[in-house]
Amino acid sequence: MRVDVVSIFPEYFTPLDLSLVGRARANGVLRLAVHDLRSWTHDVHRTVDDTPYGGGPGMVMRPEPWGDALDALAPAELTPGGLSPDGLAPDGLAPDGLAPDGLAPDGLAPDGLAPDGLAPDGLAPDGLAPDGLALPRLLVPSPAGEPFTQAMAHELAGESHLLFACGRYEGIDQRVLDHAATRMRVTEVSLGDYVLFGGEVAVLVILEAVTRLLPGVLGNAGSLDEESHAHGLLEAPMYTKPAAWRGHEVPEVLRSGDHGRIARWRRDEALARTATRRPDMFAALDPASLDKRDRAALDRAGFQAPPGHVAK
Ligand code: 6GU
Repeated sequence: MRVDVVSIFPEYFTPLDLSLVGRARANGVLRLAVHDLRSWTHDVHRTVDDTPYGGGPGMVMRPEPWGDALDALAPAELTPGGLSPDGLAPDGLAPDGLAPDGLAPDGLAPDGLAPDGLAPDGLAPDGLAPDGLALPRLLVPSPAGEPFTQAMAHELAGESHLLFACGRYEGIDQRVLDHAATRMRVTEVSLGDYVLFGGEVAVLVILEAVTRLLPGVLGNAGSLDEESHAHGLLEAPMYTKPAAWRGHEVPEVLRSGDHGRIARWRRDEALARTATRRPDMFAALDPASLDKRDRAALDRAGFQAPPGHVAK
């Protein structure tokens, strides 16, 4: 996977040399390049921000350096239909005579694709330009983005090229994202309901979550299947030697060697933990995924299983 990151603080990304992400880079599984946004400024002060239109506190990142950065890292040659960087042919129409958004007047052809075979976002369904070259998927960390989840990590792990745009201050001028969306897939993504100074730490988080899903990065792919969030449940607690430590003992069942009992115990713990700690995940469980023994375990833990069909 190729990854480009643009930031005014490239030094934030030095930890990506370490540990398993560092090894994925050394192996060539992850081809990561970090770029200083200021290298696309042209004034002596290398200005990247200005005051917000409409007033208010803080500063907004100006569009020009971002536009040049994205042009360099997602070249117009990769744009579907070979559009100029502004997404339009010189006459102001897309080359196929469609409106600038690339859609017929009703927006879509009868098959739901634009007449040029492109999806409504103007891209081929697989995100490839018509010549088969991959366009990057642009990811913009923002507290106003869509929540980053394990499901999104899996989705991103299937991409061939990610491009991260790290905003600082009050964010990036919206037109940068709107323009980028005329030629590539753009996703604003949030880590959660709190505010960071900028997107850099979010990129570290997202890249770590994605890199460990890339083929060949984790020695034991089975552990991916059992971990928290793999099946909408939190993982049961884990223990290692010694069997007794500071008066705390490892649960007897885990030392029993009875694999059936161990699996049942882990499932019970996962259910009880999820119900206690993550009522949102618990409520979202498919009732059909809970069998009689699951329901009995939840009952013992004092929880009501979500109503619905009771699987055997
Ligand atoms: Cl992705 N960026 C920023 N700046 N703040 C955040 C965030 C991202 N996710 C939660 N808070």
